[in-house]
Amino acid sequence: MVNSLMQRVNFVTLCALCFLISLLVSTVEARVRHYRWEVNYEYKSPDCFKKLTMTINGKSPGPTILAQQGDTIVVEVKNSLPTENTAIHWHGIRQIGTPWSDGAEGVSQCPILPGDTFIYKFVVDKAGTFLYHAHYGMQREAGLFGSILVAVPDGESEPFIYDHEHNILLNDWYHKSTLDQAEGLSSIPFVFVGEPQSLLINGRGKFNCSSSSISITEEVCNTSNPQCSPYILSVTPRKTYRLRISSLTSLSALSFQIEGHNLTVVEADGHYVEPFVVENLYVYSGETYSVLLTASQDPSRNYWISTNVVARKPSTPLGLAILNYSPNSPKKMPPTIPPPGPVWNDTASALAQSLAIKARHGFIRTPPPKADRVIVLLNTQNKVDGYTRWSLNNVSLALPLTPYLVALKYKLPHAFDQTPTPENYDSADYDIYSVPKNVNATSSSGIYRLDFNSTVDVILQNANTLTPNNSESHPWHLHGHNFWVIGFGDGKFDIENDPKKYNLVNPIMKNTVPLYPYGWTAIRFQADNPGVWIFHCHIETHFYMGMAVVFEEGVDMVGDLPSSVMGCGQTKAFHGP
Ligand SMILES: *[C@@H]1O[C@H](CO)[C@@H](O)[C@H](O)[C@H]1NC(C)=O
Ligand SMILES: *[C@@H]1O[C@H](CO)[C@@H](O)[C@H](O)[C@H]1NC(C)=O
Ligand SMILES: *[C@@H]1O[C@H](CO)[C@@H](O)[C@H](O)[C@H]1NC(C)=O
Ligand SMILES: *[C@@H]1O[C@H](CO)[C@@H](O)[C@H](O)[C@H]1NC(C)=O
Ligand SMILES: *[C@@H]1O[C@H](CO)[C@@H](O)[C@H](O)[C@H]1NC(C)=O
Ligand SMILES: *[C@@H]1O[C@H](CO)[C@@H](O)[C@H](O)[C@H]1NC(C)=O
Ligand SMILES: *[C@@H]1O[C@H](CO)[C@@H](O)[C@H](O)[C@H]1NC(C)=O
Ligand SMILES: *[C@@H]1O[C@H](CO)[C@@H](O)[C@H](O)[C@H]1NC(C)=O
Ligand SMILES: [Cu+2]
Repeated sequence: MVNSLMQRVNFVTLCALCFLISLLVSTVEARVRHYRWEVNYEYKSPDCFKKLTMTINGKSPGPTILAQQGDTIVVEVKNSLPTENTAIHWHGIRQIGTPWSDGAEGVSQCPILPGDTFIYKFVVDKAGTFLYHAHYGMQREAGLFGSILVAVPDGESEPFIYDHEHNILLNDWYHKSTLDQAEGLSSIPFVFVGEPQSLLINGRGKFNCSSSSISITEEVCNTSNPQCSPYILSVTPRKTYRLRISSLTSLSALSFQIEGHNLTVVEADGHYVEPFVVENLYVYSGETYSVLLTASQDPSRNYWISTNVVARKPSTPLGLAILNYSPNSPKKMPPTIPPPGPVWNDTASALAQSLAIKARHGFIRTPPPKADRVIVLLNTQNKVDGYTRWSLNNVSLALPLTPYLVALKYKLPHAFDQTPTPENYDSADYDIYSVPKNVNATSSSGIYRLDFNSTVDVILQNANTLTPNNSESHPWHLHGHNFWVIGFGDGKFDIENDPKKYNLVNPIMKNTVPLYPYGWTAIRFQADNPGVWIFHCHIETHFYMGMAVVFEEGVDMVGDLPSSVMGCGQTKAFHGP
């Protein structure tokens, strides 16, 4: 009797102790990481040419967020841009339970006004390589972006071995201001800025200051400026390195290569890849990869790292960095000509890479065998009231003044177009290889409402642009989800036969996937994340010209919205229930 009572007391004490310990352990494991960021304009010379650049705490690319799976990230963003709004999106983070922290202006929040501070708070629930960037106007292109690197939890390890890791963020760079470019895109006649001046590797490139027809002073373009000295990747012979390679280009699709070295692909968009070896890696805007590099070559010299434009006829020089074998001097130039990369229009080898990316054995999540709903989106360039736009099934997205999340959660009437968006286009009658006879489309703020937890297939169908014999590639990015990449094809999608060829065995999950010229790409996802999520082309100008759709799912299950996401459109005088 006494004994058993004693035992009970002991048990209770023990349990209280367990609880305390588990609390302590969980606070150690799942940390809260707090950041204070100030967004500003500063003159920078990332490619030696002085340009007004958007910075975070004085830097572009901004600070790297280093975290561990399960951590909570809190970022206080102070908008110190004197005359512009802003918003920051956390690219690849699903925002489960925090759809108001997605940072998509017009979708999940009102813009952050000049002088205001907005607090983003979310959990990084998955290890991998992710990004962040402005999601307001075309500000990403002005330099407002950076990386989020999430490590596996303590006690877990990656399914591949390496000695060290390095982060490599690629982007393209224009000398003309973003505002200037945006005005051109929304003018009649349409004014396109053309190809970028430089490609940057970790924010560094080299513009040839004497190549311009107008003479530029050294005050404006100075090739000796330390800001544009090349990025140096230092390695020790025989060691293996994990390189996290991602792209946030505004326009260009890229190939990345290291002279004399092959790369083994092991991660894509935060998912483990069944390893395969490439001589060059194709990277589309919004994609992230990890590759393994072994320093196995002659260590007495240095090697070129290069990136080149693919998928559009390039007029941008290579972006260059240096692979430095210790103990050589990092300044020792490689004795060779930098690798030019693959020819720009070798779509077949880019597609072959997409097809080679499969989920790694032991990490496969198989998709549901069937979709509840199939949405086919024809990608076209059109005219809307004389303006050049991009459309899906003849509808070009015009973001409403009131963010969708607030409008749907609080049932605000007339906040956006209630006309349902089209599920398909008249495929029998449409020639994807020519410029349509009637190029007119419409613009709308209508959305796709998905049944909660239903399985949705989206087939992206490419077509000819407004230019004869031209079809462009588009990297499509989905917020709030990872999707399975289940198929690619050439020409027009055949709804009867092509689904039979889907890969439902080991498809990779991604958040960004390319659509190739005159081809189609099929993805599948589960609508299991309550919120409102934008799905858009990651080319900055295309998104700006309406190349996006919006999905709503389970919005009734979303918790009370913070009043900080409101204050615009119909939410001016509305601050929640
Ligand atoms: C820079 O451009 C000038 C003029 O086109 C050319 O003569 C020169 O060789 C170029 N320099 C480099 C390093 O490419
Ligand atoms: C160009 O850059 C070098 C190195 O920073 C500097 O010494 C020189 O003064 C700069 N020239 C001008 C005109 O600013
Ligand atoms: C890289 O891969 C190619 C094709 O598989 C092969 O021919 C080449 O020898 C490899 N190079 C190195 C440095 O391993
Ligand atoms: C690729 O483009 C070049 C011109 O840049 C052209 O000569 C060649 O025929 C093209 N190849 C293909 C496969 O279209
Ligand atoms: C397309 O729309 C414009 C007005 O924006 C109109 O002038 C033109 O006639 C339309 N084209 C056709 C083929 O209907
Ligand atoms: C787009 O709208 C135009 C004008 O109404 C029409 O002629 C054309 O067939 C439509 N295209 C598609 C793909 O629905
Ligand atoms: C969603 O559906 C899957 C089966 O497709 C099921 O396993 C899961 O429990 C469902 N989740 C919710 C939140 O209903
Ligand atoms: C477009 O390609 C077709 C054949 O594919 C050719 O007959 C036609 O001349 C080309 N048109 C232009 C403008 O290049
Ligand atoms: Cu696009």
